[in-house]
Amino acid sequence: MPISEELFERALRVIPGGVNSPVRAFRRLERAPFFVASAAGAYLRDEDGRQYIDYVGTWGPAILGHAPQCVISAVQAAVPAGLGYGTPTRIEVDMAETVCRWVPSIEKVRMTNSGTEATMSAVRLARGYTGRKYIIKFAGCYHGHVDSLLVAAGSGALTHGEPDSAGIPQEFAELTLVLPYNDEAAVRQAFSLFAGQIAAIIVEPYPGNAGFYLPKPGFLELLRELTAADGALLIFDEVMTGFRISPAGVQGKHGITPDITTLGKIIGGGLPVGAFGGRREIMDCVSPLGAVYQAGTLSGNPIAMAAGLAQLRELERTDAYTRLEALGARLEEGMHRILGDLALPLTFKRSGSMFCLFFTQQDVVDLNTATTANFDMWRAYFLSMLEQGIYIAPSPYETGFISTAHTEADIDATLAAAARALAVAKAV
Ligand code: HOZ
Repeated sequence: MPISEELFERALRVIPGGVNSPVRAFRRLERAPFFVASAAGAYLRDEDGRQYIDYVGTWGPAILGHAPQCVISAVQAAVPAGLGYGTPTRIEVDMAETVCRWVPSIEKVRMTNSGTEATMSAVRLARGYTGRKYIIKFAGCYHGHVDSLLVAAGSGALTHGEPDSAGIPQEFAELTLVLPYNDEAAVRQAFSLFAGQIAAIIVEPYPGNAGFYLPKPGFLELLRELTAADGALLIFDEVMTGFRISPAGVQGKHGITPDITTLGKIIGGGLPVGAFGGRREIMDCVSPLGAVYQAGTLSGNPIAMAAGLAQLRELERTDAYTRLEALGARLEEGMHRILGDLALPLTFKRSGSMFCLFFTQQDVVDLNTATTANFDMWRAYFLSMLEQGIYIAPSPYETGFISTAHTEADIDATLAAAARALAVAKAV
C-alpha cells in the first residue's frame, strides 16, 4: 500500500477527517490525499517519492516557491537568539514599518497568528469604532473560520457543502448581511434598509475562495463610496491578495483606500502570521490605547517575523511582480489555446499569479455563476493532472498560485498535461 494511504488511515483514526484543515482531505475525490515529505522551489515531493509541480503554494504564502534560501537563512539566523519571548522586539518594528511603507492605507498594524485572527479582530474593531452591529459580507467570500463570517462562506465550507457552519447561533448570523458579489443594486439597497447601522463591509476584493474571479469595473469603488457616505468602514480582506496582486495588493492596483486591511499568508514567509491594520484613528481603538480588546501570546513571534520580513524584502529587491505576470500570462495564453483546440468553451480567470479554470461556459462573476461549474468534469481534470505530476487545489472552489520559482518549462509542462487532462474531462 502506498505510504500516503497508510498515513491517511492512521490519520483518520486520530484527526477529524484525517487533516488539520478540511480542503486537504480530498473529499469527493475518491482517493486519499498525498502526504508531503518535502518541498523546494516549485515542487512538492510526497512520502512515496512522487514529485509534483505545485500550484497550491501552501495556499498562497509560497510566492517565492517553497523553502526559498532567503527565508531559510533568516530563520536559521534568528533561531539561536531564542524562539520567542512575549516581549516587544526590534523585528516587530521592522515588520510594521515595512507593511506601512508597502500599503499606504495602513498607518498602524497589529500582528496576529493567522488570517482568521486578523479578520475576527478587524470585524470587532469595526464594530467597536462605529458602535454599530451589522456586517456586510459577500456570498462565496471566505474570511477564515470566524463565527460571524462563516455565513454563505467559500473554501472548504463550500467544498464540503456546509457554507453556513453548524455551531453558530442564529443571533450571530443575523448580524451578517450576505449579498451577491458584484451586485451594485444589492449593496445600495442594504445601505438604504440599514442606514446608519452597518459597521463595515468586509470583502475579498478579488474573491479567491469560490474559485477566483474579479470585480466588475467600478464595483470596489462603489463599496468605498457607499461606506464612506454612511459612516461604515470598508475592510479589504487581502489575506490572499496582499503582496501578491501588487506590492500593495488589490488596493494598490485599483488605487482604493480601505479603512482596515487584513493580511496573512505571504507576510509569514510560510510561518503562521496574520495582521490587520488601517487608519491611525481606527487602529488607536485597539487595546491598550483603546477599548477594543485583541491579544496573542505568539503574535509578532521573532522567528515568524524573520521569515516574513525576509520574504517581503526579497520581493522588494527583485522584479518578482513582472516575472509573476509573465508566467501567469504564459499559462493563460496556453490554456486559451488548448480550450480552443479542444472546442471546450470553459472560463479561465487570472490576475497576475492567481488563476482558476471553471468548468462552465458562463462568465464567473459571483458565487451563483461559480457554482454552475461541472463537478464531474473538474474531478476528472484534477485526477488526471495529479496523475501527471501537477498539483492544483483539490477543490473547484480554490485559487491557483504561481511562484517566482516556477520556470517557463514548468508552465509548458503544465499546459501539456492540461491538454491531456482536458481531453479526459471532455469525455466525462
Ligand atoms: N483556507 C484555505 C483555502 N482557501 C485552506 C487552507 C488549508 O487547507 O490549508
